[in-house]
Amino acid sequence: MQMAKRYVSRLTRQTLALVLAGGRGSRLEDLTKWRAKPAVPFGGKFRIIDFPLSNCINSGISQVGVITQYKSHSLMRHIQRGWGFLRGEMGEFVELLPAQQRIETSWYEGTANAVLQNLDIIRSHNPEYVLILAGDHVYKMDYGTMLAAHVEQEADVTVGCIEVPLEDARAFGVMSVDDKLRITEFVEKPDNPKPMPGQPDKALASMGIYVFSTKILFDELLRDHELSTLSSHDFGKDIIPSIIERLRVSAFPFRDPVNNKPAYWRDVGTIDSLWQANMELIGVSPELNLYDSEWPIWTYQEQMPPAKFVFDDDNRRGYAVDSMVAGGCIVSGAQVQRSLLFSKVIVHSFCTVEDTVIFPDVDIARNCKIRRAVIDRGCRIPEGTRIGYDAEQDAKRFYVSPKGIVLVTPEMLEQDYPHG
Ligand code: ADQ
Ligand code: ADP
Repeated sequence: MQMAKRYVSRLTRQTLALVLAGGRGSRLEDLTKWRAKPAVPFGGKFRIIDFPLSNCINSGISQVGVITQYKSHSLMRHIQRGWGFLRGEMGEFVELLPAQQRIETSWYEGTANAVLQNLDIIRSHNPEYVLILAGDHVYKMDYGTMLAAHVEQEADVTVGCIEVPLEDARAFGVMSVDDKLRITEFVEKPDNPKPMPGQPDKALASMGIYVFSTKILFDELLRDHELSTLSSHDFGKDIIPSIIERLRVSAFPFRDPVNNKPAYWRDVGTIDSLWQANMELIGVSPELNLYDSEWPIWTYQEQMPPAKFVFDDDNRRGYAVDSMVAGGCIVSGAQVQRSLLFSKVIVHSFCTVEDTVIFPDVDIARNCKIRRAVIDRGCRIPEGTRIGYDAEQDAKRFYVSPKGIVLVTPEMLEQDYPHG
């Protein structure tokens, strides 16, 4: 056991992780108008990128680059403030790699191009393995086991994968594997995804995370680069499908180490899925346990006083039940149920808030009734506002999702974003 642990920790020490955090995430509507998807708040206290970054640190990978591009201001600020605790002198870092035209005079094109443009930086760290991660998924995963599988299978490339319902598979890279988990076919976002053998309602989907032996990565990125306009320079669209015949490409099924079932993994890419994933956390025993001291999720958060629940002047009780409430919140003479309040949310008297996710720094004035909503950072909800009770009215001012979740942003309320 001790030997095995040491073997895995040697692999993780020889690994550089690159977190791709530059995509647009346009299906999150106005939540990503001003911020990159990995910077979207999640779970009452975190941002989405905290999950892959925490996975790296908890797995023993402490050399991490974060590749940013689109609307990266709040993402970069978060990482600079929250992820600077590693010991540079011991070779540990979380480093920001913004598109800076190091190799080409363009911004990053596809994901492979984003990595290619940082080739000189990867080379300078001289890792044995490069772990490529997406910055926009919520999950807890020990990457050490994936690295160990990569080495044991003598793979050139290993692709993390998960079973998804067949009807959702069109949004993913879909693969077929042989009995040794070698990938025999890989199609990016197929119109007609192939089901898994013996499981007609499931497909084996790529999680968009890859372990590359470093030399293979360099060779393949340069080969793809030479294809110029014949390639979109993307791992899922171009690189992976083009190498499965030439190289040894393995699948690594991501399973829960405790019960060996497919593990929790969410692409919170739409308002509905973001709302749903947050709501799941409120339940009595959610699949994603944020209270697990074995696998802490690290983040940056301002120092805040404790959350406070008070009677108002007229002796009405302020409370929150079936809810998660972060520091700095005050619920005064208002009722909050099945909701998730990030820091510095103030709910005033005569309000009811139900089934709602409220991002930091929101003020809800008296007499508001809000349900089934996502309220963006910095909103000042005026007195008497109704949200979630009349879809037609809501749609005139706000965004209403296919499942009827109302997204409210400061701009929709015609409020300036409160800077500072
Ligand atoms: P998608 O999620 O569609 O599919 P993509 O939009 O390229 O892939 O995003 C992958 C990651 O890269 C995201 O974290 C995104 O933020 C980031 N990213 C995208 N473009 C970038 C750029 N130019 N610079 C820096 N970062 C960038 C991928 C795979 C599928 C797989 C799914 C799983 O291609 O095969 O099934 O992920 O979600
Ligand atoms: P996050 O909530 O992710 O921390 P911020 O609130 O800092 O993000 O917003 C991301 C960036 O977009 C910041 O630079 C912020 O100043 C800017 N921003 C957000 N909303 C607006 C807006 N309505 N008008 C102008 N700039 C905005």
